Amino acid sequence: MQLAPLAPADFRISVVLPVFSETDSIREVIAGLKEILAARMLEIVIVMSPKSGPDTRAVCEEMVKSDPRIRLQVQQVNPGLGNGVREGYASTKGNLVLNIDSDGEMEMETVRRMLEKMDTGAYDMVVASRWMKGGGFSGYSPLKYVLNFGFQQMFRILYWTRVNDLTYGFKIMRGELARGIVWVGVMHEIACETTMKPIKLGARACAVPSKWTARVQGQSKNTFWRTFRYVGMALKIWWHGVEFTPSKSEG
Ligand SMILES: Nc1nc2c(ncn2[C@@H]2O[C@H](COP(=O)(O)OP(=O)(O)OP(=O)(O)O)[C@@H](O)[C@H]2O)c(=O)[nH]1
Ligand SMILES: [Mg+2]
Repeated sequence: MQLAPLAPADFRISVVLPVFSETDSIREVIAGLKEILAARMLEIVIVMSPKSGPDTRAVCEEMVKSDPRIRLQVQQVNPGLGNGVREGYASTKGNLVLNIDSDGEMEMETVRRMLEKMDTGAYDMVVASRWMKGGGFSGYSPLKYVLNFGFQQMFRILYWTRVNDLTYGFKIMRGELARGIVWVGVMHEIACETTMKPIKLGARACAVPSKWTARVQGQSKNTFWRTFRYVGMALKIWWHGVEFTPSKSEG
């Protein structure tokens, strides 16, 4: 798979922002994105769960009113973050698609590092890595930390990649990949699917360091048991491969 080159001056970035129970952190993430992406921001697609409460909904609506580039989509197939991300991806128009959570756990400065890598023209995807020097975890559950470490060691070998955070949902990729790859993840395992499938397809990928800090508001839906869905997804992709159907206009 080889994508046509994309010059930095032509970047049009679509952001897919899943929302469940957040409020203030949505405003903060959007303000950070507007500052860092500036004129290269084409749109923010907020994918809100139909189960979101009135406070969350009100903040989303406030965001839409504040900037014509922000859209609100209520998730159609529910439940599941994976369904939401897939609906978000499908509606993007940008030649780059950025995934970021709305819970404030993802370090905003990482987006600058991602863009620096994309600017070189050498990559089709840049993922945030909590396992690189300069990255890390703050307030992560010790059990999840150990499991996550083990997962990274195992699957980096299986996928033969230098990307050392294969489970994180924070990344930017070419629009052709986001819209052309057939995604199947229903729950949080979409986070590893969206990194592993492009790598398996031969996309040029790299990582940049990123700090993860536990949310102070709203609730995580990523339970301990859900982490095993990541293993299932990783093995499934490795075994079955990747379906990629780029649209004609995207080559
Ligand atoms: N649209 C939509 N968004 C969701 C759903 N579940 C979670 N989200 C959002 O997706 C993001 C990640 O969800 P979390 O539950 O925090 O999962 P996580 O960050 O992988 O897990 P932790 O490491 O425990 O925080 C957050 O911004 C949530 O608001 C869902 O079913 N639908
Ligand atoms: Mg979270």
